[in-house]
Amino acid sequence: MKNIFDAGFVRDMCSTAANMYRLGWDERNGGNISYMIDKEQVAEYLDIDKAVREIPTGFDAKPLADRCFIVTGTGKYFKNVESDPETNLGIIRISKDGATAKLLWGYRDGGKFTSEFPAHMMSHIARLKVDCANRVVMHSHPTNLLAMNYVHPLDERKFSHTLWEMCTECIAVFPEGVGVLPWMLCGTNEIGEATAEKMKEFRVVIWALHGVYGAGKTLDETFGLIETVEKAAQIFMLTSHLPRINTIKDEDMVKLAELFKVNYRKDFLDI
Ligand code: 2HA
Ligand code: ZN
Repeated sequence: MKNIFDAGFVRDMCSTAANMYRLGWDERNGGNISYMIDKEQVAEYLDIDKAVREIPTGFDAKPLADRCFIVTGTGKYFKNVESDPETNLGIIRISKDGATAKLLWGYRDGGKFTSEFPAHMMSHIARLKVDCANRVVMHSHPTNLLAMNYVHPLDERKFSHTLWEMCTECIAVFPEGVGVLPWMLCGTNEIGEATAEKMKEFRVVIWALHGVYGAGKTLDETFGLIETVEKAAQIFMLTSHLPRINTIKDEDMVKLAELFKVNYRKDFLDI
């Protein structure tokens, strides 16, 4: 059996959490990541039939039966993931009936997965129906995006359009725009269900006055998606109190979307 600390999926979770912390997106225990890993890949490092303990999922996770995930722990700080992955991360395998998760490794101090587990797993279920290559769901509190929530209408069309205007390549990176949920109580099945509903249409979902959810095929791709949205929000926050004398026009965004051959939300443009 190979050493789990050398596994690419553990190393990549460590570097992603470290980068998110470095950028100020994940203060204290803010943020969480879940990353689906092939059973066969996990089996190179761990006995996938041997559970350290079982943890109730708290909802019907049957559509993910037998799937393995590496997930950040509840109450854990992104700041500490890289120096102690075995305490701050866990590798789980969802049981056949979806009611429990077998802990295969991690949460060494007796902990469990993030309180946002329902939102993560429900988002995985929704995204896998749209794109069978989806593997990652990521939540964080990027500073400028959160600031923008306080001064910009929380309307999907308007919010997406403003973000697209802020950096030339935004429309190519998230051509479907961003979904926006109203403020809701976090850590509940209800916010999980609402997030998953939005994930049918968007890979980026804003939790108003809280943070953002992103989904993608790899940790890098999902990180890059949130990074691009956050950069656009930063440009907005740096300029929104100043007179705007130049802007990227809707017809320019169309040219860009056509160049990148992306299927963009035409109804989010004034064309
Ligand atoms: O787990 O970010 O939304 C910490 C959070 C909750
Ligand atoms: Zn949060």
